[in-house]
Amino acid sequence: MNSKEVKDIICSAKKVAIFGHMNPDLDCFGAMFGAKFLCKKLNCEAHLFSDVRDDSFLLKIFDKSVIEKNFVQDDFDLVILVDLNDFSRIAPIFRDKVKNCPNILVIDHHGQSVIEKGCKFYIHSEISAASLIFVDLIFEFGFVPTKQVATYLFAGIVGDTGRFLHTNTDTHTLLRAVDLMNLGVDIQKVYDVVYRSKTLSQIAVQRFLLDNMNIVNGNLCYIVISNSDLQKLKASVEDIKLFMDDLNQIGEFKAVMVAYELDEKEYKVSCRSKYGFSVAEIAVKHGGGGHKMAAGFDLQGTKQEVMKKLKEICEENK
Ligand SMILES: [Mn+2]
Repeated sequence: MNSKEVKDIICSAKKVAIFGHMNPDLDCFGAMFGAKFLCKKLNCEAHLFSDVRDDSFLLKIFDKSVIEKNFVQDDFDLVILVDLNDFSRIAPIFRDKVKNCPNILVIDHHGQSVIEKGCKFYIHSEISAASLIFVDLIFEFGFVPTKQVATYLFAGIVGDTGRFLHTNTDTHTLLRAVDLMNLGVDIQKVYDVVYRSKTLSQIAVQRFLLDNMNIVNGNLCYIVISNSDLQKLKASVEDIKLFMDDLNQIGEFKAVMVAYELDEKEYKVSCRSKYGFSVAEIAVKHGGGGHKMAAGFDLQGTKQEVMKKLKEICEENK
């Protein structure tokens, strides 16, 4: 599908529901708010739905008042999914209702692993952030983001490139960052929220991660955090994600895998890598997906069982 078709689909809708992935991050929200702006400019009413926690740091950047949690399908004639391309990444509170919608447009930058029947796809896996896809669409259609929307889109790009650190940072990303900066993005506000506001309890999570590293062959690291560990630390999944990139800064490791318990005996494994080592292949092999240097998959079992499985995965890939 090309950008013209994206425009036609949005223009022919009256009321759009926009969703990102569960446990939203900066890029997810940047893309959702970018999608809302684009819809509005194309004369279409758009609503944002997310299961974001009320205490999420995202709400220090993004306008909380427009996020809805109660989705009634009948009201909408188009659903747009951003920063995800398979239904399993939709929050459980929305998933079944979204699946039943007849008109779904997916706009994403993840390599497509699942083709959901009946959906229309606009996928650009070479683009560093889903938010950047929306920057491109907004400019291509002749619109100019407001300062606030520019800040949202910029924050999304900062999130998925690790403030222009990760290998997905290319000239296109940097040039678009300049375009957004020229619209008055408050870069220090974004950086204050994202990089300069860790709490002492989040630092306790970091300490837990460092104290619980398991190292295989000197170059692969895995860490497992159960729900009860999280409760003892008074921490959320979001707190763990804050430190994934820090763990990946450790020079000895070509990959780091952190498993955290989302539901009883249901673990999500987040992976980061460097030096050209691909975690995408490991993730896909275990039913997940993602990018070469940042991917994820699910594992089931007790903490001990998940520890054992991750050890085996590391042994196979050392
Ligand atoms: Mn993304």
